[in-house]
Amino acid sequence: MLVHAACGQRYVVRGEPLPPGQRMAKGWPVSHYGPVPRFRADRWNLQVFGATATGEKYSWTFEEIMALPTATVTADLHCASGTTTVGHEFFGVPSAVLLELAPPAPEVTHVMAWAEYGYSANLRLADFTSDRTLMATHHDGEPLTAEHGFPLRLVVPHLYGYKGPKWLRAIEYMTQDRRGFWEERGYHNIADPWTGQRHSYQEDDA
Ligand SMILES: Nc1nc2c(c(=O)[nH]1)N[C@H]1C(S)=C(S)[C@@H](COP(=O)(O)O)O[C@H]1N2
Ligand SMILES: [Mo]
Repeated sequence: MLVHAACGQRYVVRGEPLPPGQRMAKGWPVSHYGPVPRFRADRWNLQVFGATATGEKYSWTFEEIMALPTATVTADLHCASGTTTVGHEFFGVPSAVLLELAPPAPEVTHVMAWAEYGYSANLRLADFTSDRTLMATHHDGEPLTAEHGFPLRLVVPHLYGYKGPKWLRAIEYMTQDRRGFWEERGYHNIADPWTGQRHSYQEDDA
């Protein structure tokens, strides 16, 4: 395991152990619930709503998203069902850019990341504002494929995969926590792979 000096992010190093209970997958498997949505640029937007500082709601077209400042983040993906893939190079808009354009109210403690078809994942504000959290448009130098989340996918490298919605459509600022799609269905509310936070029943251990 390699610990990034600046941010504390933990990476898998070749030949070293994966997070507990994980095995390396071949290639980059596709894993999600439900169908792959079709992208229609004229109908697509990314919204920020909920407890914004000004009370207003924000919306960007895909063209506007593509014009925002960008960064590259190298990430490992750990699916809570036990497969890991490593060394993904995601490129896109850092969460910090969104937070600057759409500032949250001071009372905000959590966010809900919303995707097509109502998929959602709740995150503590600090997990969303982590300097590794990115809304990715590209992977390894190519636009994301439809199966992996085109046009926009949230990447939260330090948490299990279910905390990173593919086909991201909105960020909701929340003043208290509320469980997302998998979190309501028995998955862990925090989802740290390195301590194996897979199931909601483990939340009592903390
Ligand atoms: N919209 C949406 N995003 C999702 C999911 C989903 O079901 N719907 N599954 C999550 C889970 S559990 C994992 S492990 C990763 C898998 O990403 P991949 O298919 O690119 O490997 O997507 C995450 N994002
Ligand atoms: Mo997963």
